[in-house]
Amino acid sequence: MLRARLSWSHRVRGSMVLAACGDALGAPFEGREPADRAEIDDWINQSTQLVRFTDDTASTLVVADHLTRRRGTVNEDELADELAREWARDPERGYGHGAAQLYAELARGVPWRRAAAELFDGQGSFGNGAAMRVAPIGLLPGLALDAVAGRARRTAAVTHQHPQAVDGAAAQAVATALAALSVQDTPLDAEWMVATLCEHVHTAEFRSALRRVPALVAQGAHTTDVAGAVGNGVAAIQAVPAALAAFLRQPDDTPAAVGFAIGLGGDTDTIASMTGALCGARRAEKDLPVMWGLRLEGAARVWTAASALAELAATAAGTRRG
Ligand code: AR6
Ligand code: MG
Repeated sequence: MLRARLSWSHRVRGSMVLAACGDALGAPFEGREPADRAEIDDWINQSTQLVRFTDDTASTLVVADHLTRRRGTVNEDELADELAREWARDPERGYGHGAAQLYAELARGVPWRRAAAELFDGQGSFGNGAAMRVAPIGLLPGLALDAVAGRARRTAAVTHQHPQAVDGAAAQAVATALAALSVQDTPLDAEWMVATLCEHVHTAEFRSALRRVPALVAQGAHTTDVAGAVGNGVAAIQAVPAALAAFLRQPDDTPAAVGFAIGLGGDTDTIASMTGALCGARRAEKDLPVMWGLRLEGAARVWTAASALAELAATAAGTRRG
């Protein structure tokens, strides 16, 4: 059977829109124990209720607009300013405490390097807030994986200086690029994907967390097992492997993968958003359930930002086509 080839532009839009849907659909379950699948299936597949995106999507849109405007390059000073302005414009989106404190300091004129380094008694944040917004970097056309990881690290550092948070951003961006390079409906080798991600993370702790994923995928582990093995919390070292596991268990069934991610409990909006980003990068818009798009508050804004980023792919002498 001939498989339709997906253009890179379609993958960009699919990834960004599904990331936003995962965020908004996952948000009502945030902070809960691993939830009942029937309740989640009903919520994501039957309900027609509008859903509101959170800081994950707000921040991802900032990164996407930044990259579109700068044709794929990153300027940390400008990005810090843009993220802080987005927070100030609309602070009630569920930002983490550290993130809100940081943006308030940036708004007062404190340089991002100092403010980000001073968070959490000088450790920097290990939260998943840098990883949750990084998909647009993995979606840049024609970028080698080293460059994807490097740019992701630079965008992370403006808010998250803990090495595990920076690793989380590098891993999630490279995972998005690998998903966008993959061919839908053909097996995706979890061992290979994790080994590739491990080449782009710097801490032994993060590598070890990622290496738990392939066995969970091979076993078809349930939500409680995945949450027990890698965690489901706001730390990047938990949420990034959790999202990867949700994606790799069912990489060609987006509603099932996003539902699984929400079922993990804990930081459901962010884990489901990162899972949605991976699913959309692999399968493009065709896997977006119509009702998800209709239920998503601000869908037109997401679509506009995604389409502008996708234009980079359409105009680039893109070498990466899947
Ligand atoms: N030491 C102790 N606790 C920490 C540390 C640390 N070094 N770093 C982070 N935390 P934050 P984010 C804890 O505020 O990463 C939202 O729901 C601390 O409890 O930097 O941007 C988003 O949607 C802190 O409040 O925010 C994401 O899902 C929390 O981790 C999630 O929060 C988050 O770190 C992370 O967002
Ligand atoms: Mg979140």
